Amino acid sequence: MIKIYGSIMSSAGRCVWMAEETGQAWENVPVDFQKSEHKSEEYLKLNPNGKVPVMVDDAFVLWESLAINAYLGEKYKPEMLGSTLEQHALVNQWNFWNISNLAHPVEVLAIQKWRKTPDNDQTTTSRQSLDRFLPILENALVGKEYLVGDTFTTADLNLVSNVSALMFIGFDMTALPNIQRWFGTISQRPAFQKTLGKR
Ligand SMILES: N[C@@H](CCC(=O)N[C@@H](CS)C(=O)NCC(=O)O)C(=O)O
Repeated sequence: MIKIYGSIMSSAGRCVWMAEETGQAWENVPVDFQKSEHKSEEYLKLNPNGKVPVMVDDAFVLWESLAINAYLGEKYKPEMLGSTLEQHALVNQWNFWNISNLAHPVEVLAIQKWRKTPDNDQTTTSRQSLDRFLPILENALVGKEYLVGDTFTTADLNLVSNVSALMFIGFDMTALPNIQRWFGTISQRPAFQKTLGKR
């Protein structure tokens, strides 16, 4: 049984979605931030960073959401990693690009959105990063249903999870029609609807 610790509102959401895509049985284990469960001695044994997600697959423990999704893909759904060496490399390229350039500003914006007194400097810096990097994704999607090849890969899933968070906080996507179209198609997937789509 695959266990994913952390709310689907957090980075854990993309791993819960990926677990559902594999067709395997999975469980989403809540981690209550209000009670600092992610800093408890027991939790830190699973993820010493004190962050979500962490995955436990039988006895195997793994943290970092994109590493978890790569593992789940390799073990249960290899076609989601690209079907040639080059496609595999491109999937990696987009996943590394995502974690280097997109995931952090998206997370910061989402946190600031719900704060009573948002940090305007952090919001501005995150928006500047997104203004710089989202057009690169927008251009890569011109005339394409999926980012790499003709099939759905973890590059799509991991990036759509961030775009989904942006949509959720009402980020203005009007200048990004290809991203909107791509998101519109992928968010119809049953596994998305059953997980992130329930937010
Ligand atoms: N790069 C990590 C980021 C994990 C992360 O920052 N998780 C946030 C929630 S989205 C968290 O647990 N924050 C609590 C904390 O930093 O104390 C991943 O993708 O798994």
